[in-house]
Amino acid sequence: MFLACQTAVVWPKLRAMNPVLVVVPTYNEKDNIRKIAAAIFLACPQADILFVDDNSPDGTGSIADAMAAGDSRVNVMHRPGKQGLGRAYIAGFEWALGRSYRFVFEMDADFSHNPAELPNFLKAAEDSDLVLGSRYVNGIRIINWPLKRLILSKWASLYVKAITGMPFTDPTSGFKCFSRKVLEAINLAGIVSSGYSFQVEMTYTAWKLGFKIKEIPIVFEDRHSGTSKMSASIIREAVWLIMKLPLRPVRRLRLNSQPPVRP
Ligand SMILES: Nc1nc2c(ncn2[C@@H]2O[C@H](COP(=O)(O)OP(=O)(O)OP(=O)(O)O)[C@@H](O)[C@H]2O)c(=O)[nH]1
Ligand SMILES: [Mg+2]
Repeated sequence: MFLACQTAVVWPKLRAMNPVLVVVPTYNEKDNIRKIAAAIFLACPQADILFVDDNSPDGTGSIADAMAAGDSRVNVMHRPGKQGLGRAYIAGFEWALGRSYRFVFEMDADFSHNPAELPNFLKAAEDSDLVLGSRYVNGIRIINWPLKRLILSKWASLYVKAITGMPFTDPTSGFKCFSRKVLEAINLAGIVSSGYSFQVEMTYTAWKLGFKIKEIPIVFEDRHSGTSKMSASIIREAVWLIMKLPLRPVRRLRLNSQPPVRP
């Protein structure tokens, strides 16, 4: 942004508020973690990063600690064991809300999400509450995925749209930027997903609460190194959870029964 990625001279107040946090959940990402932090800071030097590590057996958490010791923009949350990406993000969001961040990103550590695109999100966030990175707006932009992964992803998008009615081209995308007010409004304790359905659950909740959501195009790439955590149980969880989402009363989505954002 413009807003947040540029110098303190232009936006002294926002700079002082340290407006941007990139939450990156990690599990066995030892070969990616240093590189992803460097790429984030290259794109957005004023951002902070929060790594949420679930006690990765490959030592990712220790590497993150070493980085945090040398750079005050790097923060690390350690959790005792693998509890799924959704749980890691919820913990990260709660951490962010305890601080002054205005924009909170979700981003993978494996370079599937290109940090160079962070400023595009921040620009879009100037007039939207939630910005979704879409692989499918105006075509398909995915590099190096096996055909079966692409088919699964496209099928999942159609399934989500059919069940929930959401109009987005890529409702399962995990590269997104929340404005603080969205995270403040959502009943985070009511978000139940562990795995990929988390992405749908959060976007659906923001959409039902009436927030302004914008999709921007992103290029998605298969992970640079390490192994995929996709599993049959993650897919099962997503199928069931998405089927039940429309049954969830809106009052359960909102924290503290605040009045609706939009009548
Ligand atoms: N803390 C934490 N992070 C996780 C967990 N599962 C996945 N992640 C991280 O979440 C991010 C997104 O994970 P995925 O993209 O699912 O993992 P993946 O294994 O790359 O799967 P695909 O890209 O879909 O093949 C990566 O940075 C992972 O390291 C988890 O249980 N706990
Ligand atoms: Mg990945």
